[in-house]
Amino acid sequence: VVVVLRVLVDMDGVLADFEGGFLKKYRARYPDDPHIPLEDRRGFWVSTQYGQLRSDLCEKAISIWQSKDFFIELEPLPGGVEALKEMAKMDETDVFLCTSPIKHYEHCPYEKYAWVEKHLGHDFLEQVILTRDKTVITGDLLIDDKPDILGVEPEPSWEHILFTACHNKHLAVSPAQRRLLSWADDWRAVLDSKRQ
Ligand code: BVP
Repeated sequence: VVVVLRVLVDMDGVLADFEGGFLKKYRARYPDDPHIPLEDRRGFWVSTQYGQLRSDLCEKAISIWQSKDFFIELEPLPGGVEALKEMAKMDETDVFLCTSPIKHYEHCPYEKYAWVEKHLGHDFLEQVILTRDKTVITGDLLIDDKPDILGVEPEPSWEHILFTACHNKHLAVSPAQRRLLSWADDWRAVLDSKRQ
């Protein structure tokens, strides 16, 4: 029986609107190039699908999230900030933000901290975990929109709850995989299911 529940929450695609922010800036910067509407997104990697559309678009896509102010200007996804603030106040519950920065590190790590301070407050900076490998982080739950979360630890301690996003909503996942459809979905019940 879990005494203090530890919940790990991803940022991009769960709290921050990476896909919407990307598309808006991509279209503004490359107005004469084709784009992929959000309803046609498939697969986690935006750059891969743009590269399939036309090979030069992979690099153009990457240039968008490597630019200054991309991550700080991402809009919060509906209900996410409110849910996190409420979760953090719950008894017997520790909440951490668990996010993978891009390796082009000039702006992204700084802006991820700045985003947390801006939307969740200075005290929430204590809860930030930047890692390229989420499998080595221990927790009871990991709420994340990436379907396959792999790393050096073959048996991560957390249960992955797949947060629905434009790129994964059509994906047939194993019946054992639980989803959170949005922050309007019953995330409290998901937490309670781990408390016993
Ligand atoms: O920092 C984000 C954006 C980046 O990968 C990180 C995913 O982190 P988590 O959401 O798993 O914590 N990213 C990079 C690419 C392409 C790189 Br080449 C992409 O297509 N999508 C994407 O999210």
